[in-house]
Amino acid sequence: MRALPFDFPLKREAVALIVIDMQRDFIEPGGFGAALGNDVTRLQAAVEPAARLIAGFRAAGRPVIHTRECHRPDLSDCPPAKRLRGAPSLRIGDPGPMGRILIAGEPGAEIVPACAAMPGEPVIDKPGKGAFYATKLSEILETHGIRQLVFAGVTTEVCVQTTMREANDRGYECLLAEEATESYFPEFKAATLAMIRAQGGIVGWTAPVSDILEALDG
Ligand code: C5J
Repeated sequence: MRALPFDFPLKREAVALIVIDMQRDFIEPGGFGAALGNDVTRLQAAVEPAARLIAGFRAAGRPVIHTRECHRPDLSDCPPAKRLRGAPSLRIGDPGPMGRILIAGEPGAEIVPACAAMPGEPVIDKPGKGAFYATKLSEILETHGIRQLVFAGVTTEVCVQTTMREANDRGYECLLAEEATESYFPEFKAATLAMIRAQGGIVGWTAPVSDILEALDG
């Protein structure tokens, strides 16, 4: 299929969609993203394209894997260096309008309804920015015979890019869906897309959602 920096060798029998952290805590007011001083409305642009991609993978009978960045209620999996970084108005674990910030089981840690998991789809709770660290993602991908990953989710330069790099190092062919990912900082999104495609696709490929859906359907 058409992609940048050159065609992506999509193999329908080996591809899965991974949707990174489409959580209320990042996308809606009152969560972690807002507590860091960001304009969270920017991320809402990724919701509809990500939902379209999810529907396309489901229709094609290909796996959809969801991740959520969140921590145990006792914060035993949250390093103090992560919790204490910076000067947010609310820290991880503090009570906010959507429950405790980035804590598993709280309303803010849930995936936005438009991108919610269907019964049977893996939902990986991850304490880090990358989805391979301290999770069962590798085992899940091996069980399903996955060799290629299409990426959607937020934020482009943090959890999406970190996971894409981890996957690339593990030998997966990685394709980022351009409109199905967003950042609080447009220049960071643009730079991430450029970095991924640079030097002959050093981290992977990027493509518009419509091209991915067309190839999946074909
Ligand atoms: C951040 C994420 N930005 N899901 N997390 O802290 O990208």
